[in-house]
Amino acid sequence: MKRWMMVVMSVVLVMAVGFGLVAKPFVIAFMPGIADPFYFTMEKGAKAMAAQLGPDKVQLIVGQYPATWGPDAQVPLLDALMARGDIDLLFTAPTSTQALIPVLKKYHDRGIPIITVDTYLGDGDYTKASDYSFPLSYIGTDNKLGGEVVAAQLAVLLGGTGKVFLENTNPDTSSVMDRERGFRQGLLGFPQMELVGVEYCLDNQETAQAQVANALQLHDDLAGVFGVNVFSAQGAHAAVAAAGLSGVVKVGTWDATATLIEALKNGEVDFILAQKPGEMGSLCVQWGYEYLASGKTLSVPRKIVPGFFVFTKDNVNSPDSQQYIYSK
Ligand code: T6T
Repeated sequence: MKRWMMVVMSVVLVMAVGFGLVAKPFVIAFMPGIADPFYFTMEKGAKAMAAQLGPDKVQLIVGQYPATWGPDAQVPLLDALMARGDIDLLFTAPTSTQALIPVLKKYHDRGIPIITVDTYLGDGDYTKASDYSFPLSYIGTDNKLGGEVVAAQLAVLLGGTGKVFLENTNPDTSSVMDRERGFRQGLLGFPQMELVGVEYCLDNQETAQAQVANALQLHDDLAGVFGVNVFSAQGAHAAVAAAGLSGVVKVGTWDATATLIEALKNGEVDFILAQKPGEMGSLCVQWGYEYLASGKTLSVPRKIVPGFFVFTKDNVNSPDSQQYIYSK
């Protein structure tokens, strides 16, 4: 096409959008919690839904991935994203229940609706009046239920008895703290099982590995470990394997990365709870779009909970299970 024709067409398109003759796509932005396979998979799901809706309906913007977990890394990136000035709706995983309230409130006060995905603000109850109930919805796993399931699964593997250790990440993060609450709750049903320690690795796999290695030294009769997310689970797996205790110390993990799936296949991990990050991303774009398209009148459920899937050695190779493995 000749250059002058392209210029004319661009001018016509800009004028058509300006005069409201052609609908401008809604700009939906995504800010992940950290660069990891869980959020990469979420991005994939979000992109698939944006493509399904069509480029005339949704333009998906993905913010820069924080390199570490927490407000220090995430808040400046959220500020930079807002500075674009063209965002119609944001979905994000707040990396702190409290410290993310001010920056997300700034979005809200500028008329940009928020969906929190995977993690929530405050206690996550957006139906009651509070300084953190402004998000439209929380879309994410029932982490407490998942923690209970992990406790029960470990109990089955251990015949309901033995010492267990919990490798967690951040005490200020809703998702992993709910997993811990659920795990503690679940253990109450097995009085012969004892939680002998909890550590927080701050989303650093090497720290997790060192903490679990230390727990193995402190308790030479340790029977099981639960690693609550990618970094703590991969660190726990590495520590147990390096100690030559695979199979002896049961390893229950969370988040279906390729590394953990491989470890499950070769007997170094005993089970994996897989979330559905792709579905979360897809739901955020879908509800976000519907809400914007309704002129912000649609009543969005304040909590939307995709389920989860538990990988064991018996189902890890089945064709149907493969959809739950996270992208790299
Ligand atoms: O487990 C996920 C996510 O659900 C959690 O909130 C933070 O950690 C992960 O991203 C895995 O690293």
